Amino acid sequence: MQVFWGKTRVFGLVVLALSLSACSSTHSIPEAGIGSGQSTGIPSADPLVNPRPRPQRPNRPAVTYPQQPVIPPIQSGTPEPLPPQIQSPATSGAYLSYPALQFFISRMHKTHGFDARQLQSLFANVQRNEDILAKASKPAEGKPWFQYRSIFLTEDRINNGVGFWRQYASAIEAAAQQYGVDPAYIVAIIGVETLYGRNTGNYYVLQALTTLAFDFPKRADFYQKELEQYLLLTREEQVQPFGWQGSYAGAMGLGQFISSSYRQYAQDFNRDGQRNLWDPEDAIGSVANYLARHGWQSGEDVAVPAYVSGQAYARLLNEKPVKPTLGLSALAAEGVVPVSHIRARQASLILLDGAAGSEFWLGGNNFYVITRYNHSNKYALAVHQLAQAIRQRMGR
Ligand SMILES: [Ca+2]
Repeated sequence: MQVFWGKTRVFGLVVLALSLSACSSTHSIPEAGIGSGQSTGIPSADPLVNPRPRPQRPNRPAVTYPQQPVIPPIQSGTPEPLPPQIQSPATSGAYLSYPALQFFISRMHKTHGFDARQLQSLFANVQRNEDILAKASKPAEGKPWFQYRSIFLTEDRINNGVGFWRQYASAIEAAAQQYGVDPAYIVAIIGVETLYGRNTGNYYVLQALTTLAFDFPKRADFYQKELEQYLLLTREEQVQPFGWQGSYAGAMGLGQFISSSYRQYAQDFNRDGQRNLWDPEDAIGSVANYLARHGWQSGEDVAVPAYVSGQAYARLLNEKPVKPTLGLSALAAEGVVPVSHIRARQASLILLDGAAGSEFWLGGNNFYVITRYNHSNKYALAVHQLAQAIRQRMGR
């Protein structure tokens, strides 16, 4: 069995200490200042707090922790306490009382060899966050296109995209070349996701994923899988489970990778020995890798506006992004033609609600690839338009 986050016995004592302190907690974990590392009250020599040291990059987020009681010293021969038996209703946010969490812990133990008592201890310290639930219920993708677009197509985001591109030009050009993707789209994705690293999120990823996995029934399956991936990821990367912060949905770093994507697509692009998506160079390489692995076609266009005529086009429309299957001549037969030439073997028709009414677009394979990043036509078109605006301002 693999040992995870230090010694089992230390965690057993944390359970005891935390169960004593649980009454005083609020819904949200107090957010220690990033980089402070001062307020945990835990002796710094404790292996629980300081895992195997790793080289620090300046942009890697400092490990922060929720307020925890001081862990009492271990007495040799002390029996390990049993997990706390909390008898509260299963909607209280006291996650240890949730049958679904207990099933999850059991599965993590059986499938991945996690120590069930360590996980009991860990989740005793996770509290539901109402803010996360409120945000998950109202994603930006629910807005009409003309409102959604105005969030991302701003002077600030275009200008900062130019600045980011210039600052990290060598990494961006290297990633574009190595992975065969358009550099403007690497920049634009990072711009849409986090404003080039300014907004990488300050929710504990563990808290976000736990809250959504067990208190957001609509997408519980998805978030339970991501929580599983997060525990695997932090074990692999030798990071404490409370060590990383991200979006309300548990997305991390400049490119806002969810845990499964982090495990599968993140790259140590600057080869400093760690995959650190808060490091712009690693994020750039990782976004490029993600696009390439999802089938980016070098030299093809992403999208162009389209004209439609007749009624046949209506049957080509889809609510969700679909992989393009029709060539330009087949589209023309349905009354759909691009406003200007589009370099793409196939394209799909997209209808969005613009400021001046319906907007029709043809999206090629690369448009679809961008929707693999976020399953939304609005998202992909915002990335496309931001990429074009930044490129134009770069004079390229
Ligand atoms: Ca790295």
